[in-house]
Amino acid sequence: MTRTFIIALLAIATVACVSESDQQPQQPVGDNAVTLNNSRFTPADMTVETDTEVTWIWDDGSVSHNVVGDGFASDIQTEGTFTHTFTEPGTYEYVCTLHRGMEGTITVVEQTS
Ligand SMILES: [Cu+2]
Repeated sequence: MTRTFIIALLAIATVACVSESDQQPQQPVGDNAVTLNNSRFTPADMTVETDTEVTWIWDDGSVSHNVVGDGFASDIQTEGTFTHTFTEPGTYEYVCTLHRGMEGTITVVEQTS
């Protein structure tokens, strides 16, 4: 993966954050990028529709993290991305196994279209 591509992804994520309401933490359906920064997943809780590809973006300098949940697991990485497409509705909790308390949840709901 090229640096330019990563920067582009970060730019997209930044725009998404800016456009959101200050009334956190509930994220709107369709926002499908999670940033790994400061040993946190941001947003930690996200709701997506089925068949949505969620992208985790590493942005924490030299600090290693991974994304491990029920049915999906990334490598231990310091940069780059990891993607997983959720096809079944449900609540998917995940963690970084390297940092206690670094955890998040993806809630998958049926497509409404
Ligand atoms: Cu971590």
